[in-house]
Formats: sequence, C-alpha cells, structure tokens
Amino acid sequence: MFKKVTALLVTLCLCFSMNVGFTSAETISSEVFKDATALNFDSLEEMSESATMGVLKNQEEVKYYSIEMKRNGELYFTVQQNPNVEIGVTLYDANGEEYETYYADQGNEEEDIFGQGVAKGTYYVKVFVYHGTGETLPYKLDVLRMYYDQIEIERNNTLQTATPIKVGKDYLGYTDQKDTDDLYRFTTTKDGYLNLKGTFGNDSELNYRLLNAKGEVLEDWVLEEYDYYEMTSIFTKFLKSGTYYISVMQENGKYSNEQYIFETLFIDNKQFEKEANNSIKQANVISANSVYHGLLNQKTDKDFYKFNVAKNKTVAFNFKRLEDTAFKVKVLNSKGKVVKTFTTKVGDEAFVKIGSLNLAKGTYYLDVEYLQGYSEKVLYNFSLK
Ligand SMILES: [Ca+2]
Ligand SMILES: [Ca+2]
Ligand SMILES: [Ca+2]
Repeated sequence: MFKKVTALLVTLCLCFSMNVGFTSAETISSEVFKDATALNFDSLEEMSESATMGVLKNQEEVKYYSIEMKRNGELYFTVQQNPNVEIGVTLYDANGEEYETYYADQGNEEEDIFGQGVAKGTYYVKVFVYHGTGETLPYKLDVLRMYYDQIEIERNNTLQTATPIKVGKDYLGYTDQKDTDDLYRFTTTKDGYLNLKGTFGNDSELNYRLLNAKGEVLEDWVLEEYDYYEMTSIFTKFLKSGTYYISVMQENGKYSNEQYIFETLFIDNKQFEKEANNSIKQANVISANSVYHGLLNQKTDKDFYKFNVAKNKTVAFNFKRLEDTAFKVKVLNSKGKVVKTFTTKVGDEAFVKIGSLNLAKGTYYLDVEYLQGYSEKVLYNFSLK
C-alpha cells in the first residue's frame, strides 16, 4: 500500500529548494473587504457554526464576509448547490492573500467544499459565481469554526512559515490546491528514533517527507490512494537532537483538499534496539518494567534481547498488537534452549499481555522474529513485568 520514493529523491531535493520561499497565491487589495459582512456564529465555544443565505444579482456580483478566529483552529465550508451556476468560495487572510478557492457543482444538494487550518486572526470569504451565468442566484454558505491547537496553520508552505508541532501529538491538515507543501517544524533535545504515522488520502496519493534543518530530504514516502481513512506507520529513523520538518503534499489527486492526520513518536535511544542483535552473543541487555522498541528490518531479521531474573518469579510478556504484522517471540534459557514461543496477533494496536512464565533465577533471552504480514521496517514494542 505504500512505497518509498528513492529514485525521485535527488529530483525532489532540487525541486524543494526552489519551492522554499515560493508563494504562488494571488493577493488582492484588502480595500474590497471594507464592506464585508461579519459572519454570525452561534457560539464562542470550541465549536460553532454560521449559516448565511444570500442572493447574487447576476454572475458579476461578489459578496464578502469576515470571520474572526479568536484562537488557532479550523474553518470548514459547505455550500448549497445552485441548479444553474457553480457557486465559488475563496478564503483570504486580512492582507488579501488568497488561501484556497473551491466551488460547488451545479445541482440541488449541500456540498462540503473545503477545510483549512488557520491562525488566530481575521479572515475574509468571497462568495461568487465560479462558472455559469444567470440572474437572481440564491446561495447558502455554512461555515464550521473549530478552535483547537493540533491543527495545521496555513500558510505553512516554507521552512520559515512551518507550523510548530509537539512530538508525540497528532495534527490534522489539508493538502494545498497549488501543490505547495504543508510544513511542520519540531525540535528534539536528545538523540533518538522518530516514528511517523499518517493517514492515507481517499482521493490522492499523499507524500510524507522528513527534512533536516537545511530543508534536505531525509525520508521520502508516498502512501497510495486508499478508500479507508486509516493511519499507518510510515518510517522510523534515527535522528540527532535538532530541528526537523515534516512535509505533507498530495500527488496525482482528483481533489486537492485532502484531509490527513499524522503523528510523531520519539523513542529514546536507550529504549531502542541496537543492531546487529541477530544472535544470543549480540543480544541487547534489557530490564523489566521498561518499554523497548525494535525494528523488524525484513522477514529474516532476528532481534535478541537478554534479561536477568534475580529470583524465581512469574514474568509477564507484553507486546504491541500491530495492525499489519504478527511476531514470534521466543523465550530462551541461558544455554539458548527455547523455553516457550509466544505469538502475537494482528489487530488493534493495543499493548497487551501475550503470556507469562514461571522462571527460575538466571539469565534468559528473547528472540523477536517475523511471523506473518507486512515485513519491511516494522516498528514494534514490548515490555517484561
Ligand atoms: Ca495545507
Ligand atoms: Ca531489528
Ligand atoms: Ca536484528
């Protein structure tokens, strides 16, 4: 369902450097906003809605509305179709910079046309005839306003304007009409591993990339178009402490306002396997009551861990039930003889107990191996208790 873009890496690097600082949006004089009507929202709370009806005299007439965002958040636009013309909606910031323009098809339905994450501030909306002619053209515009922090802040098309994010949280964004990047900036204060998860696009391929502080591409992956709005693990990469960027872009889309959610996970070096750990001799030392992460690099990867049991006791083995991969987890004694083989099930990403063993005082090993499902660079985690 997804693929790595290695061949394109060099080309994309070049394209990217051209993209930096490039803002293709049209800007109009903010003079036109002076008579804008303030949209009336039904509440000042986290979620509010505004419903507006109006009539355009003919295809030339344009109406402007203003929206106040008291906090960062999301705006979502729905328009009643008109049987004779396509009704267009453009979102501008207070300086007259155009964010996006979408339109409702001709017809009689309500149509969701686009969403956008924006910073606190004043915004303007233009309602107009996108295509077609007619007189006395009624329209209805619904705007949903949601205040929350884990949202893309347009315009974030350049490294300088990237949306700051916190590692360990998920963020929602919408891809751009002009195929510009959505950029997010984060900083890690320690060396460690970063795992990125993201959703598939329903109508377009989504390109997720990791960039360093200079904007050079470190990881470049494309998730193919998929019918389910589902999250998947995209890559896991060792990073030195520093500033990095996540870039999200749509590719080959039928529709450009693709909604996505991504989530970063930072794993401390000490909690991550050290390859090569493919035999008892190379086993990584672990201890109870700590969560460890490893990467199944490919089907034949074996990851050995060594642990000590100080006195006779029952040890519980916990493992993440991954959506697409099941594992064999062998427990070996100090001589390398298999005491027990547990298997994990594919499933709901829950961290669950896969079994427990009464173990006598001594040294033991865990051997984590592939069982079935997806096998390329699969991040797993486990603990002993
Ligand atoms: Ca965007
Ligand atoms: Ca491994
Ligand atoms: Ca290994």
